[in-house]
Order: sequence, then structure tokens, then C-alpha cells
Amino acid sequence: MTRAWRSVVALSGGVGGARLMHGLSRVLDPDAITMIVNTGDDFEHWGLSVSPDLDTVMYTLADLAHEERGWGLADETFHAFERMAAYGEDAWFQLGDRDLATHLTRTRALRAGEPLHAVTARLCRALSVPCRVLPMCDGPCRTMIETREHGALPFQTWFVRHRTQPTARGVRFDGSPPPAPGVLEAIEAAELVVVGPSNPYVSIDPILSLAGVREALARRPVVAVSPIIRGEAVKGPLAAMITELAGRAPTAGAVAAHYGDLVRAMVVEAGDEGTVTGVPTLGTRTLMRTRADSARLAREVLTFAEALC
Ligand code: FO1
Repeated sequence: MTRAWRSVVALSGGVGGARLMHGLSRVLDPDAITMIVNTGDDFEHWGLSVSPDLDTVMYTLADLAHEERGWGLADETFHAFERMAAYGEDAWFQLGDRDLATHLTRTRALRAGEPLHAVTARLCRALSVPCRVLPMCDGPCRTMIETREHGALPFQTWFVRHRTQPTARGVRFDGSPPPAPGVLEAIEAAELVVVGPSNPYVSIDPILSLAGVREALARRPVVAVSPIIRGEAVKGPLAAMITELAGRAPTAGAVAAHYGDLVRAMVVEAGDEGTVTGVPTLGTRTLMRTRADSARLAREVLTFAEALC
């Protein structure tokens, strides 16, 4: 990577996106990158406002995340969770004891009228997160999964409680608030936009659904990293969703086709290049198991992008 990037924007949701964001935050100047994070997964649980993708990105960027699981904190206990279960409270979504401090702080702030982007900035500062993290919006925009077996389910109910077993026949977003302050400005000022290896349907499409986002991206160079490797999702239900929702085989090419002319180029697993048509494609090792993997992939994406912009 030779170019000194000054303003890169990364769009992400879920664990894969957070890992690439970690890599980007280590190879770029921290002031040169803005993370725009999905909040479609957000929900109320135990009376608390929970923002899983924001917390996954925050914890990952702060080197506090549970490496193997990808969500929650590495150094964690679940005493409160066990006691809540003993009281007969919902016990299908595991909130750890230290993680609870994040949800309590966010919930109190939101109830006091502090917007989500402001409390996110405050939490990131407290955790020494090195770069700017923006929620896609401050207002509610909740991902709903339309399933054959149970009708419309809130995302976490489908993803965690039902373990994505109900067949996803459609995805919709309840709520159309404006993008959070700074989101459109960051995209418009970006030399490059990187779409992380996240689930396009439930992690990236919520961001694209917000007014002005697609139009702003259309004027910028956008490179997407495939979340599908040799026909499989690294994590989660994406392969089945592509089969059901797109009616085609789950390949990197299916992801590229879903994004359409939004992306100028794709980064895919070596060997998957042939599944993508119509855009320049880089094949490399895209599975990120370690922080070194994330930094290497980030460098390769940026070097590849240099030739495009
Ligand atoms: N995912 C699970 O599969 N089971 C859980 O119990 C769980 C708890 C949890 C707590 C905090 C948090 O920030 C994320 C959590 N996740 C859990 C992941 C969550 O469902 C995310 O939405 C997914 O990682 C997809 O983005």
C-alpha cells in the first residue's frame, strides 16, 4: 500500500465486517477512517436498548471482543444472566456482566434524550476506540425477517432465539429515519468506501435503505469484500438466504449481483473470482482468524483500490 489515504469509509454489520474494520483501523491513520455501522439488529431486551453490531464493532476495535465468538467481551462472566434466568426472565440472549454496563449506559443516555451517535461516541472514547464509529441512524430502523413458519420476526428473535431456522422469505426495515449526522458527509468526502464481508441483506441493506445513502455511494468508488467463501458463509445464515431470496447458488458472484452497480470492484476468496462478472475482482485469502489476517486483508483491499481510484 503506497497511497496515504486521508478519508476512507467502511460499512459494516456483524462479526466479519468488524474484523475488517479492525484491520483498516490498524493500517490507516485513525483520523482517516469512519465506520458506519448497521443498527437494524437493535432491540429492547430486559428493558435495555441493545445495539449488537455497534457493540461488536466497538469491542473489536478496542481489542476487547471475544475473539472466537466475535460478539460480547473476551473477559466476561454471566452471573446476572444466570440470576435473570432463575427469575424466569428471557434467557435466550446472553448478556454478560461487563457487557451490561454498555447497555445500561446506552439505555440511560437514550432515555435522557442523548442521540445514539452521541452516546456511541462517548462509549468509544471511554474504550479508547481509535477511529470514528457512527451508527447508520439515530432513530429506530428495525430489521424484520418475514418467515414462512412464524410470519414477521424481529431480527434477534429470528437470528438468536430461533437460530435462523425459520425460512427467511423476505427482509424489511421498519422505520425510515434520516442517516445519523455525519454519515452522508463522510461518504461524500470519502476517497474510498469499503463494504465489509457482512451479510448484504441484514447488515448492509439497512444502511442502504436510508435516504440519500445510495445516491451518495453512487458518486464514490466502492469496493466490497465477499462474505461467501467457496459457496459457504463464514458465519451465519447468508448461504440459505441467497438461495431463498435470490433464487440462485450462494456465490461471491451472487453477492456482487445483489449490490449491482453500487460496487466498482469485488474482493473475493482466491478461486471464487470466476463467479463474479462485470467488475474488476481481486482473489485473495479473505478469512480473518487473527488480527494479522485482518490487517493483511485491509492492506490488500486498499492496494487493490489504489488502481481503481
Ligand atoms: N448471538 C447469539 O447467537 N447468541 C447470543 O446469545 C448473543 C448475545 C449477544 C449479546 C450482545 C451482543 O452485542 C451480541 C450478541 N449476539 C448473540 C450476536 C448478535 O445476535 C448479533 O446481532 C449477530 O452477531 C449478528 O450481527
